[in-house]
Amino acid sequence: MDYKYIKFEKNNNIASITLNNPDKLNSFNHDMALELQDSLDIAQSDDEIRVVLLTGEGRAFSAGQDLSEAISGKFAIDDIVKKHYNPIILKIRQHSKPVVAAVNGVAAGAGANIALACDIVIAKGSAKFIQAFSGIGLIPDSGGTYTLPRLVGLQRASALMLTGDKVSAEEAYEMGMIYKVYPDDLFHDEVNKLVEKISKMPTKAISLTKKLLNETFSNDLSAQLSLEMNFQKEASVSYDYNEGVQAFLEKRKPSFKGK
Ligand code: T3D
Repeated sequence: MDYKYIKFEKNNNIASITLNNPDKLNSFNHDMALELQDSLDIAQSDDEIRVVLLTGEGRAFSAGQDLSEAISGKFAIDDIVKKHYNPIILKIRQHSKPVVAAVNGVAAGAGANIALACDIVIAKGSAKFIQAFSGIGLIPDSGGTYTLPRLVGLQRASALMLTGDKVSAEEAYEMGMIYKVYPDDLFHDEVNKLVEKISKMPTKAISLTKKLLNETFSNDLSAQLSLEMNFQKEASVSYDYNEGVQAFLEKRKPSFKGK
């Protein structure tokens, strides 16, 4: 598929997906939403890819739905949610590779909630997170009402969603919404360091860990313990488990293959 609004690159086991509609702050139109879905599928089916990086071109991560398209009447609003955003969120959460959001600038509306659905969210110091929906008379979608309360607690999620207040990257970090924030001039290097590190990790175990975390808020303790037991068994027959233990015993760095 030839992409118009996404840049997709594959380098050294890393798939980099860049939202690329900078004049409109990478807001999502129909084509961009489908292109993002397609690129996530490609990263899923390519065994060489061991981590996915999602970021934005220019000064924004994404300003959410392209509002000019939304009011054009071309697409019904429930179709936009059902066919654009819901599949994106499910593809990120069900992806067997870790998905890292590198929030390079403002992330608003669906743009914020797509970032927050990722496994690790890191942000540039100047980035901002905005639950912009209430500002235009909509409800938070793209899994926001599921994800945000689990990240920051019900009270903060309520306040952010009802007011639509802007949250700086530093505030987002302090309230546990994101993993780390870096000064603007260090951001690019830190993003690369992180994804390179993850691309060399035992991908099978990472994938099983992600599945466990997906279940943690719906399972009770015994169900989660039982899932851990099953997945540990699965991890223990991987090449990388054997390599990890051998490397430890031989006092050398492991060389994981993601198998
Ligand atoms: O169908 C549905 O709507 C259902 C789906 C909903 C999901 C959602 O995401 S709803 C939430 C939609 N997003 C927003 O409400 C955010 C709108 N944008 C803003 O509030 C501001 O742009 C920002 C706070 C994100 C950034 O402000 P600022 O001052 O840095 O930039 P700006 O000047 O507002 O924007 C720069 C350009 O991008 C500007 O175009 P221009 O004037 O230079 O030609 C602006 O119109 C355009 N732009 C920004 N956001 C959007 C957009 N164009 C279309 N849609 C956008 N969301």
